Amino acid sequence: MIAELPERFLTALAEVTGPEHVLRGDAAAGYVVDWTGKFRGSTPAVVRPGSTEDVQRILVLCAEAGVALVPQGGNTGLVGGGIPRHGEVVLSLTRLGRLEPVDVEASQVTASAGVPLQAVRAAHPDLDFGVNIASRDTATVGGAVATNAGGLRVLRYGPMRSQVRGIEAVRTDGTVVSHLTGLIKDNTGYDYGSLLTGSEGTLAVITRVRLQLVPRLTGLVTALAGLTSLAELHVLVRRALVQVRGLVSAEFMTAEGLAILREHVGLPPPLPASTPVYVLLEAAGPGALDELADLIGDLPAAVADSGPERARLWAYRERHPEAAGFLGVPIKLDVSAPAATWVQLAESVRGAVRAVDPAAEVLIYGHVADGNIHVNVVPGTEPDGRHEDAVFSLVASLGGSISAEHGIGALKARWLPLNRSAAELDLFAQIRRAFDPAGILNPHVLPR
Ligand code: 2HG
Ligand code: ZN
Repeated sequence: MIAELPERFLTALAEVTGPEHVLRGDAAAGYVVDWTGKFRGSTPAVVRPGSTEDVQRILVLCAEAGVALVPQGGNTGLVGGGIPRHGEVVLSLTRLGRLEPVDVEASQVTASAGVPLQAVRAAHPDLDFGVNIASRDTATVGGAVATNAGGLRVLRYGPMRSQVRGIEAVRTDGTVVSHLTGLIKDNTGYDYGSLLTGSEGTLAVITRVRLQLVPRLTGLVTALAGLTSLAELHVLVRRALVQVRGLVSAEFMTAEGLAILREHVGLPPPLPASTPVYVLLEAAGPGALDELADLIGDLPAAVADSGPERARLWAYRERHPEAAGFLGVPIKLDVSAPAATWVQLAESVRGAVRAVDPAAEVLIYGHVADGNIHVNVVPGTEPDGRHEDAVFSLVASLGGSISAEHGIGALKARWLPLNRSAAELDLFAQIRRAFDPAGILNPHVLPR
């Protein structure tokens, strides 16, 4: 449903950004649907600010008029958190594209919200960015901070929250809060940058971020090995965490997902014979090759130490999110479990879904070392919440999280009490009111 906005309100928006940055109708189409096609919305206008000051003026206009907004970065999220599902105005931040010069002494850089993650990774020849996700060319700094993105190197560097050294954001009353000094030791009050990280666009609009960079790794070696079971995978990765000192990534996928991906995108088999489970390990440094070889022993494996060969192995994992989409519109669930129950979750999640929908297709893959499993479900029956119920109840019973890295968004709010107490949810609501008393920021994401 598109709420009618008065012409004078749209004119006021256009006076802030210039009329070419207020998009309507067909021009707005790409901003109202996510890439899986699961989340679709509608908007009276997409407004594209070009500066922090533009954001201030837009928020004041919206707060005064009581117009709800959905902040949006690269629109690569998977839980509908950036989609105007209730006719909100879309605040697209991709024009905030300034990447400031790297502060080499501090190994830090300040980036505006719309800078793609890949640009941060490429900002300096000797420095890299700790967060690497497959959507890095499109995903933006602001969106990745707002969702506390995780990705492929969390075991080494932590998620987005661990990289944030300072933040600038605009509140809905138009005030700018900014603390971008980047000091590692700085106990001068509340760390609101950490609070905004993972806040899913509900507290304030992030406009600039001070990010920690890390030494660029050299001598990277990637290995893809075949395994007989998820239990064997878990044991191998626990050993890798201890024995492979330069370990950077430990990812997994299964034969089912790989077969669908290969059939549709034409990738050759990674190993001469198919195995039920695959692990992809990456390590850096002088001992990487020997340590990986010791770990893998005589398992069937492919090993690569050059850029193109490593990219060839990574394609099996990085393209995995596409696989379920070839079967239908997937429900993408993103869960984690403690190490002690991880195997139980991985082994039983398909059965839990099939118990409520015998015709459902279920693909699992993800980041083993962090306990994070991506459960992609292509329903065989009308999606009515039963698939989420089945997976999330299982996860909660095993002490896990219903959102490991993608956030709560529009998809999971009703299941949040499985993980969070009434006292916590009440605190969330009070924090939200303190930041956004007008209640206009992403009102349908996270419980109010
Ligand atoms: C990944 O790890 C992403 O590939 C996407 O978090 C997962 O599409 C998904 O379910
Ligand atoms: Zn992931």
